[in-house]
Amino acid sequence: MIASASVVEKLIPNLAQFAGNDLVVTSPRDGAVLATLRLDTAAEVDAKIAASVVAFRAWRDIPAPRRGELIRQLGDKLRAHKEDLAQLVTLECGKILEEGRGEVQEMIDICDFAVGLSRQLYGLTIQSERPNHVMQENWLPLGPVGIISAFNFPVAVWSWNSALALVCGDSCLWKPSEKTPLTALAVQNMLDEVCKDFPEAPANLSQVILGTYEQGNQMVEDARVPLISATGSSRMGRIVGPKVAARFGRTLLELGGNNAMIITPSADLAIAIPSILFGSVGTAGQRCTSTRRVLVHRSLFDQVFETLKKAYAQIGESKIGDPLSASTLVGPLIDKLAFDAMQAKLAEVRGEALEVFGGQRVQEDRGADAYYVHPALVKLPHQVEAVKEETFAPLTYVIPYDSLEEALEIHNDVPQGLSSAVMTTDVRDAEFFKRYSDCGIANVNIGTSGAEIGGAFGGEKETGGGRESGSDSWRAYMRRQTSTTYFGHERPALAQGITFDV
Ligand code: UN1
Repeated sequence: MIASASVVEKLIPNLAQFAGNDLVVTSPRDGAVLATLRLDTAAEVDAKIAASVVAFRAWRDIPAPRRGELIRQLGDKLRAHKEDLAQLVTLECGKILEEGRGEVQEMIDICDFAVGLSRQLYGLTIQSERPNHVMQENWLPLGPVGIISAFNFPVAVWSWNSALALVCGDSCLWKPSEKTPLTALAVQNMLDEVCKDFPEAPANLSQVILGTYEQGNQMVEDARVPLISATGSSRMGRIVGPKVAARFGRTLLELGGNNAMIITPSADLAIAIPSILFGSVGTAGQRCTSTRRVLVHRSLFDQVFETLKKAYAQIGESKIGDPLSASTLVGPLIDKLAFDAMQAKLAEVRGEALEVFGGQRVQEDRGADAYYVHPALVKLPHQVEAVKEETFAPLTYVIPYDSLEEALEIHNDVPQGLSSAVMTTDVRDAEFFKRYSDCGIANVNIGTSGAEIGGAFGGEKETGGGRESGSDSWRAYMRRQTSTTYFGHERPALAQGITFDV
């Protein structure tokens, strides 16, 4: 157990600098006030963007492997502070400590990835159709990157963006969720410390913008920020996307999910059930990759539902509670709004459900402003309209199907397209699923959540289309330049065989 104030003071010794009366930061654990902050004014946001442009102009000229060295040192700093930062993550967003540690590990992993990447920002050479010409592709730094992060992964998703953006030669502006600004200030302090002893790092290479919708919106509308990478709801993306497009900026959108797992007749249930549990109730259902729907072959429908019910009952007995306690599996919801949204959705589906298990607030009093719930399972006769909206809470629908073709129809019949999974021991079913799942992530015998950083992360449709983290996601943070060079002595030929003799 920690004294909450101590980890805040330890990681943000300069907290007084940010103190004010604009924003009360509370812990979802017990509603305790962690800090009261002052938000950036419009003039301050403007100045930070201007400073980010200046920082970019210096940073882009530092060799990429040196930029990678900065990220290597950030990774070391994170290693040294892993436990403290994990506790702060838990305190501020309510995820259990084990998952807080996982979140910091994810930051360390992407730092390692980015260090290697800093020597691998490869472009192509292309065969020219003309004699004595060479063509090549250059990848060049883009500019200040505006990062809008969500409360549920308050620091890992920032690191996916910033570790790559920084090795790519960009500067960063970070508008964290107003629900989790302290973890952002803590991480910013770590990066500042690394930069302090790194002569090539310009001032203001990475800055935090403290704010709500307003400050985020200012960054979104500012043409000096060529890329906005935003994580949050599809509703938010629907506002951000067109605004950035209107000024011909780029977006990298990581929005809502409605992730399903398909249980085929050949599924190994000893593998499937734990995967459903981690995906559905892990992080109290507050991951964009959380399992929202379990599509079960009719031959297993009742059996899977009953097995899940038993597991949920066990969780309900002793595993819901203080996220800092080692025996807890399900911590609190982020706030009352999340609790109300879950209750509203349960009320909406109840009439159509065959059975509803769980969903009620945990009675034991942990404070009026802490919202702990029993994860909910909803058994449906078929997929209903209410399911198509993402509810950011531990609320999972169990739905039957008869053929795999039908399962994929049901699977794809939602507006979102982030993550998906199939449980099967039949290779034909696995390949059919991968071919026809319309999601950015399609797993086999693995749950929908908990992706590694090495792959590109993101999804289709209302999930926004962006790809972050591994694979070649780095390209989003650079601009591509095609360059043709003529090295002959004669008058050069024109492409497409055109003659133009004067
Ligand atoms: C998110 O919920 O926004 O795949 C990100 C996962 C994590 C990242 C989730 N690695 O569940």
